[in-house]
Amino acid sequence: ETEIKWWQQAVVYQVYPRSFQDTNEDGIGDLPGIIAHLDYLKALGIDVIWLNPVYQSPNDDNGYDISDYQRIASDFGTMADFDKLLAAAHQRGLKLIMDLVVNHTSDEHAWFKQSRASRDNPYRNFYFWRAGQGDKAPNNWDSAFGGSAWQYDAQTQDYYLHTFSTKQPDLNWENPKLRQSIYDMMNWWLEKGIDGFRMDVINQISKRPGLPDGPLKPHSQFGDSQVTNGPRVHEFLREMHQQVLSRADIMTVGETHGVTPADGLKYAGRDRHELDMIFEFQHLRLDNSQHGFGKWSTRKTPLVALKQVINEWQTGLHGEAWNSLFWNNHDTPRAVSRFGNDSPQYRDRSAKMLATCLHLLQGTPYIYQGEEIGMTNAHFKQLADYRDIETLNAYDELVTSQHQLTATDMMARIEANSRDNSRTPMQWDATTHAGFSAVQPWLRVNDNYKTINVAAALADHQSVWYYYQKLIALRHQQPLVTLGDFKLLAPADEAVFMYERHWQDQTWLIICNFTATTIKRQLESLKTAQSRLIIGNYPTDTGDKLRPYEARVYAL
Ligand code: TEU
Ligand code: CA
Repeated sequence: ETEIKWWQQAVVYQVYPRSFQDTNEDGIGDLPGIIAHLDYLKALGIDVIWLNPVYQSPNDDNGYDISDYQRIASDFGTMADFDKLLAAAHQRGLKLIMDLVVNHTSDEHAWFKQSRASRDNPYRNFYFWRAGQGDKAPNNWDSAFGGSAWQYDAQTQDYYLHTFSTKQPDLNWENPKLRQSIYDMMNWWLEKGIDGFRMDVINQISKRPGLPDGPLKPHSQFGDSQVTNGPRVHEFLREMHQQVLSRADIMTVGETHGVTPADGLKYAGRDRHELDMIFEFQHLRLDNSQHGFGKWSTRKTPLVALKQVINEWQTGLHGEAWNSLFWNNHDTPRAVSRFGNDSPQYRDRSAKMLATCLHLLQGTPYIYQGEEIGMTNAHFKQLADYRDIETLNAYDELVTSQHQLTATDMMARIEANSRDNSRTPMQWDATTHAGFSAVQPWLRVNDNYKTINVAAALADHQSVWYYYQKLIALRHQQPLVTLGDFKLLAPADEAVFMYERHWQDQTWLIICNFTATTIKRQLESLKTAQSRLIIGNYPTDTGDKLRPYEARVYAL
């Protein structure tokens, strides 16, 4: 019997600091704002806070362009504020993991300023510099944020690689000096007492030798790009494990686009000495455009395909590695809008159904701020309401310069998929700006904040919030949820997601109706006289009839 690691029974809450709570009237969330709500997070029952980047940054990509890894961005406060936050979290028995962005830095990082200064600068090879092919880029790679992944720099008449914005030059992990500098920085943060790392696009850090052209895909969905799962990625992660990760009782989760369960066994295998778990994205690409527009699509996720992907990851990693479980994050639309139904009639019910479906799976669940009160997509209709570089660049590319889509068509795709959907300010109460700030926030508050907010949720014992609190408590109390295996039932059913969990002599049956219709299924035959309802999102149990977005969990 292998011992259970603390992060296998933990529930993680993702805080996007820019949009969590403003306390100094600049319209931007800050570290004192997070300290102010630690009791709220403790009451919810979560164990770990994942903080999106709070390091010094020019904010070209909202902090994922870091100019100093060991300084707190002035937008968010000071290092003293950070130390206070960490201590306050630990006082409450909460752990805190940081966002590690080491595939690239900001172009305003001291290393890059040196690197671009001259071809023989000692920092030159901290990044990728290549001559063009005539006046063309060194290869055909594209940036996740549109256009070429190469930027010409007149100072030394070379191109540098940036798989994200032009202000996010990729670090050259082939260079042992760079790797050592990263490990030193990581150990510096570990010595401050943080409890682990979420690692940004970590399966991109090994590039293919010679940086060869890859297969061109029109506006490829990220993760198909030529830079994932390179030849030395596991070697680098094992070295990082040896130099840093093995030195403390921490938790690590790698963000890895473009991976399969077989890759998951390599990145997060129990005896691989690499990562504890990864974020896979196969379940978040099933509604992609089928005409080459990648994520910019208004299609819905086919349930049968979703069940198949979840089945492959649950069974593929059981007993060998460990899954993360999430419906959304700061890069995606909000779960209830994408996978449920955010209409006033079904929002509450479908949010609870989605939570049931995810939190009874095997793995570590991640709750994205606001998900616990059923916050929805912003449904902003004007491009001027959006701030996200990925969204704005995609509009420029697909509408303005390439005329591949009309403005109306693209705005519908942006409304469904922009990362800003999950970045609107946390809705604390029904006062102006939802209690997030006393001034106009950096990104407009969702218009539905008057009815969807924390104060209203805490006042209503039937709210989504108390339902999440129950699910989290269940995970802490029931070893079956942590250790049980997974068996998908009725794989071809296009309306119901039904699965079983088995552990010792226990069997639990999880039933989720993903549709707005009342449907009948042979459920009574699956139950026994001893079966009891563990949790459900309707007050009564109606046998073979499943009402719209009904979720039920039985101990058989
Ligand atoms: O995301 C990687 C990434 O590919 C996403 O931005 C992707 O474009 C999105 O999921 C839509 O498909 C990480 C961070 O989470 C993201 O916020 C950063 O913008 C990006 O890396 C660069 O650091
Ligand atoms: Ca502020």
